[in-house]
Amino acid sequence: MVTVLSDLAQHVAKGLRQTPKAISSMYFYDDAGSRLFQQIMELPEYYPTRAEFSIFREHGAAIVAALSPEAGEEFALVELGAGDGAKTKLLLHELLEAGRPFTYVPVDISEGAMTGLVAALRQELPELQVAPAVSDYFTALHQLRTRPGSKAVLFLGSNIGNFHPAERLSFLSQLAAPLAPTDRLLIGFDLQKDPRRIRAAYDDAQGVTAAFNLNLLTRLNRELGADFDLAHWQHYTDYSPLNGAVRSFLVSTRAQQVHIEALDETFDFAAWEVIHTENSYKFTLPQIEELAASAGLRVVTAFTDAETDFADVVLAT
Ligand code: AVI
Repeated sequence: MVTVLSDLAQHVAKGLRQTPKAISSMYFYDDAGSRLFQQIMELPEYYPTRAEFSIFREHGAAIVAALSPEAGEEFALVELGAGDGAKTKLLLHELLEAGRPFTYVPVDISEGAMTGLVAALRQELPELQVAPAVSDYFTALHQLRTRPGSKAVLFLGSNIGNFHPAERLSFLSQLAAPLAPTDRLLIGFDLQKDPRRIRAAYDDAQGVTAAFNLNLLTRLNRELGADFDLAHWQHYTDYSPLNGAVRSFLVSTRAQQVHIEALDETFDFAAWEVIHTENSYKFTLPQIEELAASAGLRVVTAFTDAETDFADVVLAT
């Protein structure tokens, strides 16, 4: 009998057979993971969300002017990884007030997050035209290539920081490819700062980030019939100011074996062996300029908050 493995099963098989073991942070976002991420965004240590909010509050009108086509042309405002859309609502209000004709196209991998967002928008902004899509970034890139008309693409919250440097450039180049000269991209970048503040943002005192990381194992238990015992795993994170990377790990606190039914395979973990689960890169403004140029883009304007913790950068081809 031939068994068709899900994307998750194939990814986990590959990731746990390699050294060091790794599973992509893309799989954090089942419904429970998306809810935990909402809680992370409220944490006192997790500054990026507040910083980006303050940029939108302070510079919302200028951002909207830099994003929307002149002459009142109809356009699509596509948001990759929309989540709860809380920050975007500030821009949506600005766009509606400015009388710009547009359709909001939120894209998110979590069906639960999308249902919540659409319901909230219908209530808060009933006049808004919304065309939601539940998909991963790669499917969304494909849809972007085939979407006619003017567009502004939002990629907020430092989601770009979760890519590996090589994948980051390739993703950005693919985002740039379907853009006409008048189309715009708005990307949120978390900036390099006091290393202790950065590290604390990924290892909060209440343990919400730990629960978010460990939820990946709960997901594997549920969806792949794995038998991870969460009592013997812990969250660990470090930050290197040399390359600007926060790396997160799940650490096996003792030698153990884990069976994954969907793969019909048992994996050995040595005591203190890790599964690398996430990278969250932090940038400098010159690095952002260089990255944009490598992807065939130019920086139109960069908006930062008063503390220069975060940058929202408008890019064009
Ligand atoms: C979604 N992403 C930008 C978050 C980040 O900051 O890298 C995910 C996250 N991981 C731990 N805390 C937040």
